[in-house]
Amino acid sequence: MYAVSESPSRPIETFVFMDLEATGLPPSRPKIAEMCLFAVTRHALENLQYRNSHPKPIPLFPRVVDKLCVCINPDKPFTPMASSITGLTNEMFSWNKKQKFNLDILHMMTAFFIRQHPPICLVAHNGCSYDFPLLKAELSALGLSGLDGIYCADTLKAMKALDKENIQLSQFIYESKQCGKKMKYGLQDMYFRFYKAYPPNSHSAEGDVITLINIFQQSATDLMWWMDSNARPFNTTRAMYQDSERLPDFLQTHEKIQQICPSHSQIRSRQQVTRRYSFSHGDTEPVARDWGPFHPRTSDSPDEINNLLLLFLGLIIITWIAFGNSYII
Ligand code: DCM
Ligand code: MG
Repeated sequence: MYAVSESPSRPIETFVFMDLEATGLPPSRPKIAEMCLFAVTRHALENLQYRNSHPKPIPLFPRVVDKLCVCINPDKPFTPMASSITGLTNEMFSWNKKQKFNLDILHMMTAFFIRQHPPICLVAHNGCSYDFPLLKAELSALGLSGLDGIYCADTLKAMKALDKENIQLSQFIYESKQCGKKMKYGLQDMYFRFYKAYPPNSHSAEGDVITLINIFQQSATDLMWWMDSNARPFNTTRAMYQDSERLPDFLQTHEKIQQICPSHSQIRSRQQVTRRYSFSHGDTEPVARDWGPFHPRTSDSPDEINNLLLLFLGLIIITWIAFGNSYII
């Protein structure tokens, strides 16, 4: 169990910007429909390049970025509002044969994180109230504790805190106070303050991540400094809800998941992951997913079967020699 205040012991090296699209808002127990992660290093954020445009230079989007964007069949109806703002429908996921949130998502995330320089921090706008608890709920439904060794931080909280301390964003506080307006911290509003236009591709996971990075770049130094002392372990996040429907499955198979995934900071070898898929002849789709977390992993390895056969053969030979010799004697 982590103490709530446990922030990274050294400066964060990789900021993984994340956005989730889902079937709705709490309390509708939303399910994830799209997930996008962009990993940007501290080095890139500390050495921004600028395009000279009036009235002030605009930071260029970092050039060296790892990206992971996944469509996930939410297997739950979108609320009309969620469908309307995201442009996503349940039919789209079934027509395109998209899979549900399953252990492969964790494998993808783990492989993605392993390639980043630690400490790693997930960054999401309003992440503490929406994205982090939602991701935790989906992971918990699979019987997984979370993302070991990964920190998380909320840009909405950070921007509010920095405003309060009157650092860097003071110019915008001044502007908004001038107009007598209340500060708005929504992703689109923040983008408008900096770029005087609304961001493209709002409410798509990738579009929102790009918008978030654009905003972050405007006060990167202060935001990184804030996150160094205010990021907390992702695993301290409380799940948005408990998926009671899948709990019995999980209870039966928890030990098997631990066998397959003893530590989430270590992904199984590529060989093992690919062995999960068996392709029927002439079929390009993965079939018979019987090597998942909810199935025993006892004698599925050809190596283990070979060893057993060799042992059996050895025993027969020894018996034959012993009995054969006794007959001769
Ligand atoms: N959402 C919603 N209704 C809103 C705003 C958001 O149902 N008025 C849900 C659907 C979105 C998810 O929240 O996919 C994430 O929001 P955003 O697109 O702002 O990241
Ligand atoms: Mg979004």
